[in-house]
Amino acid sequence: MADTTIEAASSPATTQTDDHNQQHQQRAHRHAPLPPALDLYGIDNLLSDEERLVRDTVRDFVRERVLPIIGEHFEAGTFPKALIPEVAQLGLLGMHIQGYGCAGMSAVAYGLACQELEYGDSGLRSFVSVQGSLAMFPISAFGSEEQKQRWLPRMAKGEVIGCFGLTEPDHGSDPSGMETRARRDGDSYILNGTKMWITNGGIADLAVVWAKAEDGIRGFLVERGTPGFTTSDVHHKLSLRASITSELHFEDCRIPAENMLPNVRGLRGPLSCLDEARYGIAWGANGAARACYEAALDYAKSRTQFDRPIGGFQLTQQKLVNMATELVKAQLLALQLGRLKDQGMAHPVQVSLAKRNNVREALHTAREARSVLGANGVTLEYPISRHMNNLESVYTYEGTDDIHTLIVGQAITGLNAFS
Ligand code: TGC
Ligand code: FAD
Repeated sequence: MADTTIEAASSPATTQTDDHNQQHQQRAHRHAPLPPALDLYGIDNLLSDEERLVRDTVRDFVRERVLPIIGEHFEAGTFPKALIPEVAQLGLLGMHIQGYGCAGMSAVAYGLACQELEYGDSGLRSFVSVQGSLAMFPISAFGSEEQKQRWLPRMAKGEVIGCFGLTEPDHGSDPSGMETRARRDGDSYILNGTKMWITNGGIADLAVVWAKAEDGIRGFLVERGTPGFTTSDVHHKLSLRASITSELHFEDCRIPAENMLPNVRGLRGPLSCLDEARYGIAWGANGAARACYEAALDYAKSRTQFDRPIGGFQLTQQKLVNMATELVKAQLLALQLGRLKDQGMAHPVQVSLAKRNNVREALHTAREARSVLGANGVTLEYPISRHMNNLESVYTYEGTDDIHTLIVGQAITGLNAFS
């Protein structure tokens, strides 16, 4: 019978197996080099060359063109409109849509772009999300050939800006209760109602508006300048200040019947668009989290109190380790979701899980990072408070944290806890 005792395994007689074990132990003792503090799990290695190129191109753009101006825009409460042609030139508008002048990139590439944009500011990522996922996507997925030809190429170039009107003053988490109505009248529809909290509303040339028609919820394309359609911007926001948020008003607004999106009916239409945008947010939140972690790490190494860098105190290290750990987990989650999406295998419940986790962890990171900077953390000189305030909106829009909890909860228990 073979001797399988520990003593036998460690006997001095050299065998082939011992050589192998020794080599293995030597390798284990040497350790692989640890990737840098901002990518502790070497996620960079999981990306293709093309994906890295997209990420680095957007990263450079954000560092050169966005970071120098975004604090001022946030303070002034203005959206940096001058960046729109540059964002379009980079191919980021509708970048995951095929044809019609769109870049037709993968879901992972789109996610990486959202991550880098939101490293700059959630408002900029919001702009791109709304244009690509909430205004162009429904036209591409549910529009007629004429609608696609007419709008998508100009939207990809940033010549036509879109917005997405689903939420109403009295119907946010439960859009099925919407009161906006579309009444058929000959070759027209007549819209009446109000949409609230609409990103890009005040600058949009084209609003994708969801309204109840006689045969259910339908999507309508409403052009700026149509009589009966007006917008008014929301002021005094303390979050997403570098983003335009507006109300859309429809008062006997007559639009041609061919402006209805013909290929979808019911809440499935807007919710399918939200799947796309929520996916981008699951990545984007990681960009905001990385900006906060990076600022806190830098600060912790240079700020001295009690004659030593504050990064040398255990409590500060605990905060930084929490941030680094949650960032790694969130990035792996987003990447796996993206890989599933590129294989056509992503389920909306998985999108909800990732949006919920990554935004709530980004918010925790922002709050912890803010505390590492002490008083400096509350100023606009550092990006943290700006991100922290922005993330409060991101936590609420595209389905609140609670709503995504209930979506995942229903999926795993089979029980509806919404109402
Ligand atoms: P329910 O009865 O479950 O479903 C109605 C129909 O919709 C289908 N469906 C989906 N389809 C695609 N994707 C999904 N994720 C879907 N979820 C449901 C479903 O199969 C059904 O289809 P059919 O054909 O059988 O009729 O719907 P419900 O009324 O019970 O609502 C479910 C709930 C609460 C999850 C949904 O209403 C919800 O997600 N509420 C949150 C609302 C929300 O997220 N609003 C976001 C507004 S847009 C925004 O915030 C933009 S911010 C932009 C920025 O600046 O980045
Ligand atoms: P409510 O639905 O009134 O929720 C209030 C609270 O009650 C929340 O905590 C919520 O989680 C909780 N709650 C609600 N129902 C339940 C339940 N069943 N169980 C437990 N808790 C519940 N909308 C658009 O259509 N287009 C846009 O472009 C857009 N952009 C936005 C930009 C910004 C800056 C913001 C802040 C919002 C934007 N929204 C947009 C609106 C956003 O989608 C809604 O705010 C969101 O869906 C929540 O709706 P509500 O604010 O009416 O909150």
